[in-house]
Amino acid sequence: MIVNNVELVISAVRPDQYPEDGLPEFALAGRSNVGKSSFINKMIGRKSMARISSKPGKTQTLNFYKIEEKLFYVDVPGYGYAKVAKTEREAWGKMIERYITGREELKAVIQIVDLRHPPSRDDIAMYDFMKHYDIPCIIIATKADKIPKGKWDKHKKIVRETLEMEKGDPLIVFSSETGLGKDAAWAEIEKRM
Ligand SMILES: Nc1nc2c(ncn2[C@@H]2O[C@H](COP(=O)(O)OP(=O)(O)OP(=O)(O)O)[C@@H](O)[C@H]2O)c(=O)[nH]1
Ligand SMILES: [Mg+2]
Repeated sequence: MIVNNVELVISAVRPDQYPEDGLPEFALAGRSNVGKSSFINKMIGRKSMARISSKPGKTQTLNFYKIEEKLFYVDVPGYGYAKVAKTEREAWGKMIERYITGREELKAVIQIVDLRHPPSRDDIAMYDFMKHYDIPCIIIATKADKIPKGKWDKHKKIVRETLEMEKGDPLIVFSSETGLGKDAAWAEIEKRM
């Protein structure tokens, strides 16, 4: 998709704040600092539309980015950031769970993992959670630019096996630095709109 128009419509914390356009939505899930916001920026061809930081925990609300009046990317706070207070973490958990399990417009969750490392326990829990609620998912293994190309297949296999991914679920090797995987990711998204 060629993207010219992007608008941050709302940073929501409650369902009554979600947009009412009825457009298909694609939510990003993944460990804090894994590259969710960078993924959105690369997909829409903007450098810093979705906020990125060297500090984990930057994204704290559900940020709805409207793309071309056709779909929303929903940037979601990352999980597994230890330095966040327990009460705050629970509030995030509830906010995310309520959105993911109760949102009709949600067409798929885009789960981002780090290609360099085996998925964490939190990554596995997230994937299992989506399977439990029958939410379609697209797995993106990002930061591919940080390991040699010759190792991609091996790392891909580790991701598939560690998550015990269902055969039909796509796994796309990606880099927000180089744009690798961008077309493949758009193809999977457009299929589900
Ligand atoms: N080399 C490389 N760096 C990346 C890539 N994707 C993200 N990064 C870097 O990883 C860091 C975190 O990226 P973010 O996109 O802010 O991560 P996030 O998942 O949105 O983080 P939270 O909002 O805190 O949950 C930043 O320093 C990015 O520049 C990638 O594909 N390659
Ligand atoms: Mg972010």
